[in-house]
Amino acid sequence: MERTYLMVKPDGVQRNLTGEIISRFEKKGFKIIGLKMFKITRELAEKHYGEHIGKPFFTSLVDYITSGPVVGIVVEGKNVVSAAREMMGATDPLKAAPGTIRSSYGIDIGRNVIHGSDSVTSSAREIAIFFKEGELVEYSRDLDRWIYE
Ligand code: D4T
Repeated sequence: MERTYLMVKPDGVQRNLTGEIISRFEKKGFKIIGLKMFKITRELAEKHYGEHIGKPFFTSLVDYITSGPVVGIVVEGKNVVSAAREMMGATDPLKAAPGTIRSSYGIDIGRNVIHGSDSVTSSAREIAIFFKEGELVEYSRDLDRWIYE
């Protein structure tokens, strides 16, 4: 089973979309094993978005992601990294496929509501940035036999 790091960004929290977004992953059948609300410091934001340092949108990206509380979610399931990216849709909400989270709830690329790791390697790195070991919860679910064959 893979794990991925999802995050309702400050616009998603302010717009009361947190429950809606979590609900999509729950209803899909993925298992939430970590969940918390917090504010990202500039230091953490620069670490998380390190690959974008120097790009024209970097400063506004850090301003935005540190502008209010976020909700970090660690989700576990079969192929969850790519499945979650599919559920989120393209980075630019106006280019995201209909029905995806970003298409349903966003318009501007700099207000795209949710983050999700883009690979298994990134997910491990991001989970380690935002969650401490003891904050992830391992448990079994009876309903897994109705989700996985
Ligand atoms: P994140 O990392 O936030 O889930 O987004 P993506 O993985 O889908 O996209 P990304 O890393 O390429 O971009 C990170 C973040 O920067 C914002 N952004 C991006 C922006 O404001 N302007 C831009 O031109 C680009 C490419 C949106 C997401």
